[in-house]
Amino acid sequence: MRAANRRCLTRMLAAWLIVASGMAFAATDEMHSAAGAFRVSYASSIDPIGINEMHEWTLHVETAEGEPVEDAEIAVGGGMPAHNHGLPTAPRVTENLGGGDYRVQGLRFHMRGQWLITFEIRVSGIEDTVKFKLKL
Ligand SMILES: [Cu+2]
Repeated sequence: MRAANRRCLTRMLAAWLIVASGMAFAATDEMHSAAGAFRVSYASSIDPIGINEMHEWTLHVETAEGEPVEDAEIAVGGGMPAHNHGLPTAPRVTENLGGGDYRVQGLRFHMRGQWLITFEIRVSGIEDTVKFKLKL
């Protein structure tokens, strides 16, 4: 109960910091990674995400128990499965923001439709992948 309250407080603080920073980051639903090792969410610097607009995401990574995952190695990938093509850019994590947050820069989607954005997360010998569906 106490841990849950602390997490809730941390999230409120994180939300407040995002608002206070003056950037309109829009948060998404949380996703479980494929093997269940992580709970991951992201916030986009633009909302709605426009076509051909270069922007960034803040990725938040927690363990299945809700503890922030620090110092993970994260590889970014994705594309449009229905069109058999990948991303038009090579987005990557450029900054470890602490508290389980990571800055992902270089995101740009060049056409409307169903995108899939994948993050391969590796930390302390644990490796798992999370896939976000994004309909533009
Ligand atoms: Cu396409």
